Amino acid sequence: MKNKLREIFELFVTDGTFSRGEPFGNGHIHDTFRAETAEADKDDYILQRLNNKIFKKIPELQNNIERVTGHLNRKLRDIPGSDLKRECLALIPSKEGKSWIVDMDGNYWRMYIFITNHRSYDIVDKPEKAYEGGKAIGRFQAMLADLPGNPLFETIPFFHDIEKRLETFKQSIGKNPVNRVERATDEINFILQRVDEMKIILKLGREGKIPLRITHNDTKFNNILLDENDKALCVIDLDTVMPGYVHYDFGDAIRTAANTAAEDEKVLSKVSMDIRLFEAYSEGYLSETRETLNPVEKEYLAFAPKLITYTIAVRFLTDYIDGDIYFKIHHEHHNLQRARAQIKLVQSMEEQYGAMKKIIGKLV
Ligand code: ADP
Ligand code: GN1
Ligand code: MG
Repeated sequence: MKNKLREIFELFVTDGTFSRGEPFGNGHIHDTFRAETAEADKDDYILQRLNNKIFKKIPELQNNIERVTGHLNRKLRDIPGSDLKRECLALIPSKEGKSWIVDMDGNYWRMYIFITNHRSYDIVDKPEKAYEGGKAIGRFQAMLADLPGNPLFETIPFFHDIEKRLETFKQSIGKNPVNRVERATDEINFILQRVDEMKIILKLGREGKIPLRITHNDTKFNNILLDENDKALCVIDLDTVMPGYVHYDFGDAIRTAANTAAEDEKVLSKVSMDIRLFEAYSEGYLSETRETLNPVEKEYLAFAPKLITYTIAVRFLTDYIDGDIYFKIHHEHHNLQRARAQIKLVQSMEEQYGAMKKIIGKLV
């Protein structure tokens, strides 16, 4: 692998010399490596072998990321004291002048500057960190609101569309390709009992009551990097930045920022939503977006975490039934374990829904 990484590295326009490369991070989609350079004063890099089964049109995907990072970069340049290499992802051009390369095996790769001294959390332990995450996402949405040009390309159509996700889910149950349906009966029933209430955001969208905005769509907390003082630094993982409802970003962030346990926690009694973390994230998020969100968007923020946690449970469960073809797994029943933990989290949100609505009501 080291030689392979060196070969790929050398197809990009870099400052330093490749010294070593290691797998990096906990992403479920791409193969991510940290590439270190030999020179202490040169940047290190992130190299990613892109998942082109999931992202079928890499040039269009990369064009989105070029536009988004270009726009953020121009805005940051106008803010004195900005650290451009750390506050925004910096794509590295290939020697052919593109933002990706295709290797001899047909794999797509891209490269970013490695963001130094960042902290990335899978679990959040303090309200202060959740607050910073909320600020980062609110600010990200605000900065992209005036992105010029055509709407961004939809890199994964119907990504958070729960009606489509449920259709696919039911088809998978019908096919039962690897005979796992029986093992997941309780979880399947939990999902089916809540189908109707989950359609509300799509309905509000169709009725024109909430607008499509530019959203991130994958605001898992480890996609929000904090700095060495745990202050908001940079929002990463821009593959799904495209038109969406703000509820998707808010919900996915709470799903991860306010969970007392890991996304795939096996011991379900450890999984719950910490209302203090919910409140802190909401405070940070609304400090940046209070002026722009419309009253209906605000009203449904408290509902969003249930919707997205439920949606991710549906996706993990579908992938389990399909035989693990989408998410990277680390053991045989991993996707089922993930789905169970997400379902437990939905239950905890259901129990605290009244309190969540009160907090949002107070903060907006
Ligand atoms: P995936 O879609 O597989 O989650 P990401 O783009 O989120 O891929 O990258 C995976 C992980 O790599 C991130 O969670 C983060 O830890 C790390 N990472 C990605 N880009 C950078 C960067 N520019 N600097 C430092 N770390 C990064
Ligand atoms: C994936 O790429 P990553 O690991 O940050 C997934 C998200 C899920 C998440 C669940 C493109 O996120 O939608 O919420 O796993 N990304 C894609 O952990 O499907
Ligand atoms: Mg990620």
